Order: sequence, then C-alpha cells, then structure tokens
Amino acid sequence: MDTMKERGSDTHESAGFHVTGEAVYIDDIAPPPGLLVGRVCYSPHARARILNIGLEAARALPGVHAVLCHRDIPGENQMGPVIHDELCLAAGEVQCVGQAVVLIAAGDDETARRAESLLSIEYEVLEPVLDIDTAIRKNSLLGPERTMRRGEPETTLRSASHVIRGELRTGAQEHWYLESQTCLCVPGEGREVTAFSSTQHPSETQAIIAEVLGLPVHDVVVEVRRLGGGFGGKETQANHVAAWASLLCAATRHPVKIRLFRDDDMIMTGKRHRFLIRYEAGFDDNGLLLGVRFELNSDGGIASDLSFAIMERAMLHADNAYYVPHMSVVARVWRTNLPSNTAMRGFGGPQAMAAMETVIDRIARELGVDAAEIRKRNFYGTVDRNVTHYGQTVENNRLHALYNRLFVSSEYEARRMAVEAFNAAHEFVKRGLALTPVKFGISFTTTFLNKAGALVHIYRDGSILVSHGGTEMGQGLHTKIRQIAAREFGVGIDAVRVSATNTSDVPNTSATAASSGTDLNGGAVRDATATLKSRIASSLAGYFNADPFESILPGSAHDEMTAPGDIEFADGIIFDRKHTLRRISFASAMDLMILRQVSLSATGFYSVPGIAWDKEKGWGRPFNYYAFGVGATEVEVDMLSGSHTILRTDILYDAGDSLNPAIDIGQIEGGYVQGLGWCTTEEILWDGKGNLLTHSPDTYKIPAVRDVPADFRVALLEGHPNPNAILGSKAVAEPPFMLALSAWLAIKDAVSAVGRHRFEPDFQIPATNEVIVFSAARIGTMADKVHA
Ligand code: MTE
Ligand code: LUZ
Ligand code: MOS
Repeated sequence: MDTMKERGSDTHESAGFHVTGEAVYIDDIAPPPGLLVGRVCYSPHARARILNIGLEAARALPGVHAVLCHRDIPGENQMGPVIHDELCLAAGEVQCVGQAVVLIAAGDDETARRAESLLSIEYEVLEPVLDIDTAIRKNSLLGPERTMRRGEPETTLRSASHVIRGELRTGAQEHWYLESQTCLCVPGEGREVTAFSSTQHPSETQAIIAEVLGLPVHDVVVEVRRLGGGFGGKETQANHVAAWASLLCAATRHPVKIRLFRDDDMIMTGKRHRFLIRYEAGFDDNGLLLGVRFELNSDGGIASDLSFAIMERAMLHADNAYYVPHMSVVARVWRTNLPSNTAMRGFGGPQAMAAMETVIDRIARELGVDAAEIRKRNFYGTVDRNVTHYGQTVENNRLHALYNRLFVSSEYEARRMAVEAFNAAHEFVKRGLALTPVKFGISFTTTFLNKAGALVHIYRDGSILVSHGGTEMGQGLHTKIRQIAAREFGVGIDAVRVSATNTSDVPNTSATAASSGTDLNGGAVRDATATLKSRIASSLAGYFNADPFESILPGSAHDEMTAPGDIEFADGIIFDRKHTLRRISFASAMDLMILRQVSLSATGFYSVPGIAWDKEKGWGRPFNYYAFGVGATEVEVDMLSGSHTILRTDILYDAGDSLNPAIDIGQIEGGYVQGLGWCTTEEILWDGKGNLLTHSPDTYKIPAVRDVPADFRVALLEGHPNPNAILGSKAVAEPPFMLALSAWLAIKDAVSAVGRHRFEPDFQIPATNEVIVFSAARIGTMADKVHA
C-alpha cells in the first residue's frame, strides 16, 4: 500500500511556494500599519570599557521613535539560553566586535542609520583574547573541565607497540542560512506582544522575550511559518534579534522589524566552534586500536550559549565508529572575545570525529595498509566490542552492512588501483580516495529536551489541521509530519495541513535540533491521532450498532456487534474490518461526529523512552539510537595551486524505513556539501583586533554548484526498519555532514601520494588551497631528501 515509490512522490509541502516565490518568510509578511525599522548598533571593539553612552542627539532626530541602551530594559538584561551569562545589551564592558550596545527604532532605515551616526559612545580599549592558544595561556576558561574515560589508556599507551601523537585544528564555520536573522514584533492589547521570528526554538524565544520585557510568558506569542535555513544558527541566536525587536516594540508600541544585513549577521552571530585537539593513540601490528587519549579544546566566544552541550556531544563522538578498549577524553571550553559560538549541524561531532579519523588515517600510513581496511578492522562489533567509551551498547549496528555494500558499489578496489596508476604517471597532479563511516547518536544529550507536543484538529468536512512544536527550515519536517498524520488517519496527504508553529497552540517545546524533529514531533502527532481515532471509533461503533443502521445491513445480528477495536482507518474510509459493509467515508464520519457531540481536537505528547544518562559520571545511554552512513570520495588535486575537483562521491545511508526518500536524499546531499565547505574552502579569519575579515560572500567561500561532486551517487540502505522511531524511520539531518570527512581525507591521500605515502601531511580543517600547497611542498622536499 505504501511502496517506497508512492512515499517518494510526496514532494516538499512548500516546494511550489518556494519556486513561485509565494512562500512567506518573515520579511515577506505584509507590513502592519505603523511599522518601524529596528537597527542594532554594535561594538567596534573586541574588548573595551564603556565610559559613556550618549543617546540624546540620536533621540532628538525627527523620525526616531526610540533609542535604547541597557538602562532602558524593563526586565532582565539577559539572553543566555542555558546559563544566564550573556547580556542583551552591553553594560560596563563590551566583550566582542558585534556585541549589541544600542537599539534604534525609526520610520525608515535611512533615519535609523543617521541616528546611529549621532550616538556618542566612549570606549577605553582593552586587550582581547582572540584565539584558543592565548586563552589557554591566560587560563581563560568558560567553565569547568570535563573528563570521560574507560579503562586505563595511560598504561595501555605505555605498553603499546605503536604510538602516534599529534594535534589537529578545525576551523569555525558560518551557517549561511539564506534568510538572515529576522524578527517582526507586533504589539497587542495591553502588554501582549506577538513575535514572528525566524527561530528554531519558538518556546525559548518566547521565554527570552518575556524575560527582557519583564512579562509573564503568557503575554508573549511566537509564531514561525518557516525559516530560510537555520542549520543550528537559529537554535539560540534567533533569540537575540527577537529580544531586541521586542524591546523596541514595547518601548514604541509600534510594530518593529529587525532584519540583519548579511555582513552584520556574519559579524554579530556565533559560528561553529573552532577546536584544537591533541591526541595520542596506541595500536597493535594489525592496526587495532588499544588505547586513545583525546584533549578537546574549543573556542566558546564570550558566553556559554550551547558550548557545553556541544562539547559534550564532541566527547561522545570522539570514537566515531570505532571500538577503543581504553579511552579518555578531556575537554575544555575556552573564553575568547569573539561572538559566542553556537550550534551548527553536527554540534561538536564533526570536530571530534575529524580527530579520530586522523588517528585511523595515520595508523594506515604507518603500517602501509589501506585506511579503509584499518577502519573496517576497528568498527564496533555486533556481539562483542560493541560498548562505547561512555557505556552505551551499539545496537542495530549497520556499519558492516553499509561498509561491505559501499565497498563493492563504489568499486573501491579497482578505483584504488586506478588512483595509484594515475599517481605514478603524474608528478604535480595527484588523485586520492577515502572511505569513511559515520555513527551519530540521536537524542538531545540534555535528556529532558527529548520530548514534543502536538495539537490536531479535524473539521466537519474531514480536513485536518496539525500543529506541532517543530519548525520548518527547509528540511521537510512539515512534509513528513503531514505524511504521518495522513497515514494514521488513512487519508490522502491533501486532507492534512500543517499550521505555522505557534507557542499558543503547542507550548513548552524543545528546539528543532539534534536531527530529531520528526522523531519527536511525529511521535507527538501520532499520540494525538491515536486519541482522536479512539474517540471516533467508540462513537462509530455505537453508530454501526444502532437500529436504523442495522436495518440496512443484510444478515447482521446483535452478536456481531462492532467493537471500537474492530474499526480501521484506511483509503479515506472508516470501517469495521469484520463487516466491511459497515463503512463510512472519513469526511462523512466527521460530519456525523459533530452531530454525535464528539470532540475532534486533541493534544499529543511524546517523550523518548529508555534514555539514562549520568552527566556527572559520563556514563549511561544518552542516545535513543545511532544513525549510520558511509561515504567514499575520490578527488583530483593540483599540488601547485591546491585546487581540487571531486571526481566522484558514493554515499550509502541508513534512514531505516525512510518516510520520504526524496527528502532524505536531499538532506544527505545537502549535509555532505555543507561538510565539504567546512573541510575545504570555508575559512573564517579575524584580524588582530577581533574584526571579522570574512564577512560577506566575496571573502567567505561556501560551496557553489561547481563544487558539488559531478558524479554523486547517494543511496539509502533498504530493508532495515528502525525499531526506535516513528514508523521505522530514522533521523537524517546532521550525520551526513560528517561524511564529507571522506573528501578531506581523499585530499590528504592525494597530498600524501606526493611522498609515496611515506610522510604524514600537515593537515587541518579547512584544507584550503594554501594548506594543500604548503603540505605538498613540504612532503615533496622530504621525499627529495630521501632520494638524494
Ligand atoms: N536542512 C535545511 N534545508 N535547512 C536547515 O536549516 N538544518 C539542519 C538539518 N537540515 C537544516 C537542514 C540541522 S542543523 C538540523 S538539526 C535538522 O535539519 C533539523 O531538522 P530535523 O530535526 O527535523 O531533521
Ligand atoms: N542541541 C542541544 C543540539 O541542546 N543538545 C544536543 O545534544 C544537540 N545535538 C545536536 C544539535 N543540537
Ligand atoms: Mo541542528 S545543529 O541540531 O540545529
């Protein structure tokens, strides 16, 4: 009934609107009467004492409705999401370039800019901390160090026959959502405000607005139709723009919209955390890992934001897909004078996994064995060697199945030989190949967040309106939710509409994040549909069993009564599975329910069962299940310019019983390409004073259409439903990002070929053209010396 093909034909619910331009983003909402433009004036210094904030001249400018600084905040001057350590507007000291100091509301943008030029803010410039190394030297920690460990890694490393040590640096990354941070705030009656915000976390945005305005939460409504991309950048930091817009709205009693100019957005908002990772790994003659020690250091920026959750996920992914009997992970989040770094697809996973993959890659080079073979040998087992360094058993391990299939379908062996032949014949252009796995834990590691709510209404004509706590950011969540509701009610998807996300419909929700939007909200929607179906079934059983109906059913008798449990919902009808003549169309049944006084509205709730995570001990079962994928990438690299082309990428991903293969494949392609950007061209640079140098697309290079692999073969593993999530499906979203490590290691493999794989290339993320050229030159020189 629901073949893969039929499911795949369910296109994204907004696809048509996206194409025609009818899709409404915040900036497309028709301007309400009296709309003002909000402007955020930010610090030009990475660290400075504020000596004076002079607002009078700006306030006096005609057309200016409000000029606010920290003194004008009616509630709390706070917008830290987890720990209250981030000011809404700077007070005392500014701590990074881009930190908000003053807000202006004016009739138009021109006036707001003129007002900004009239501000007189005096600073005394202080010495900033701008990188992890300086932060370490000055012991500028954001919070306490954390450790996770199993066994005796130190002892194991002392006795291991092979030991490698090293350091890996990974770079920051800009989210580059197409819609910059935007919020339209509209005053209501009394103190009420409604914020139309491009946020991944409406409930938190609502709470922060209430806090800065000093209002109870019930006075604030947050609504989100869709985001023009979030990628983690709007998990917490959409709150900022919303808080600022709400302050201006409350001060002026006018609607206020803030839409950050792209460059300002890049300057003001946090990025993926930079990491400095030190590793030490011991292994045997077969390349089997014996013991590993990791030291993870991240650049948190000025405040904690999600840095500790991100570091926790990094610690939990330092094993990637490999069993390490003795392991320790020490982690520190450092405080620097840069905008607070934040969630971004993978959430610490990519950084830690890059380090583990570097370890594996080095083992392969040391032993002269293909890295793919070393990976396979170290994979988690299915019956033993299957417990992680934090105590969770790797259940339903698909690593071996995925690897074995991709190894064949990607023609790995033949292409490895072809790569070697190519490299033997070319001096300055080399090819490289790498096959890497991903194992990614699905669940928020902050356990209480693993829950969701829904509200489902059915109307008299049989049309269904579904509200849930998740937000649509392009990932297809609403499409999948619509499919789930349609499937549960046995109706076509056209009968179901998903409403805009609204805090008044579904309260107290979690962020749409951690790849679990469908798992959580789908679960809540199913719970609501189950409630409705059971109410409907009870009433219909009574109706089927009633006398007037009896007379039209030939041969039916009272000993063959319809029980509520006999009622099924399928193909647009509701029927008694034992007496199929007792049937009624879904739409007629709903009309009947109105007459029979049945409530056709229900809430739903879902919380993930079976999670048990002891944060203190770093031990337990933090994840509901694991997502798995494998990717193989072949590249060609010009060692004189560092430029490279991806010749071919093969990916095999386990999406369980995919709810929507077209959407899932799109997520895999998009995730991989976004990962490719982080691994290769996306380099974020600051000058010595903490100014962002790469604040627009002319200096910051995200992948474009030509960077996408010309030969891109993405497939889903079939025939393995996931027992732990809705309808056998499995999260996609973040894990494919890390498959781009295969491209990074393929480039490294090509560079390594310059020295016939006898020397370790100096590599980091991103492997920019410079990194490639210098690394290849160094290896070339070393190889020449050996020859001479
Ligand atoms: N896909 C699109 N098109 N736009 C996005 O902003 N965000 C990613 C991923 N895929 C994103 C995306 C991130 S970081 C996450 S956590 C998930 O989508 C969130 O949605 P989900 O949990 O419903 O998959
Ligand atoms: N957010 C969060 C996340 O608060 N906790 C998580 O574990 C997480 N993981 C991925 C992305 N966002
Ligand atoms: Mo995604 S980083 O969990 O928003």
